[in-house]
Amino acid sequence: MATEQSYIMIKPDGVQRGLVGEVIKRFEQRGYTLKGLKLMNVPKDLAEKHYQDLSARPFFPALVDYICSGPVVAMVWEGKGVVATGRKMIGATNPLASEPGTIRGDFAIEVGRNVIHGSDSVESAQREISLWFPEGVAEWTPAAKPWIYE
Ligand code: RTP
Repeated sequence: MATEQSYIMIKPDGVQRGLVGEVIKRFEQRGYTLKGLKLMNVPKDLAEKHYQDLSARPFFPALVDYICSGPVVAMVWEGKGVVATGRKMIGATNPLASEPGTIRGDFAIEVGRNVIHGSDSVESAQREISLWFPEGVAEWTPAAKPWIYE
């Protein structure tokens, strides 16, 4: 079975607003497996590396300040199609364009306060997981797996 992983991060606004449990609940209930989890303050150089592809954009300094403005919850989730499905569960970048039922569509209004990050490809996920979890993640197989996968 494919063991695709995604890097999912609850941004400082999501933590401040008490949405940590809600986000974890949605990924758990979908059937995905939590492999890494930590609450952390983000050093500026880590935020800059994470968003390096956006470094030329005018909003980059504000984006880095936002990510460093309070603790984030850094997570690794694993399962079939978790990268693409995670993005669907998160919703469009601009929350006003996010469908209700998605995390951003249910909990956010502004693009600069959009609660959560999710890797946009398997390659980005691998890069981001190495960046945020250099220590590695947990190895375990949930007992419910045969009830989630055929
Ligand atoms: P993320 O990386 O956070 O999951 O978001 P994304 O793929 O949906 O969007 P991306 O284009 O990679 O943008 C990264 C984050 O930058 C902030 N942003 N601000 N002010 C603006 O116009 C603007 N555009 C993007 C958002 O926080 C976005 O999630």
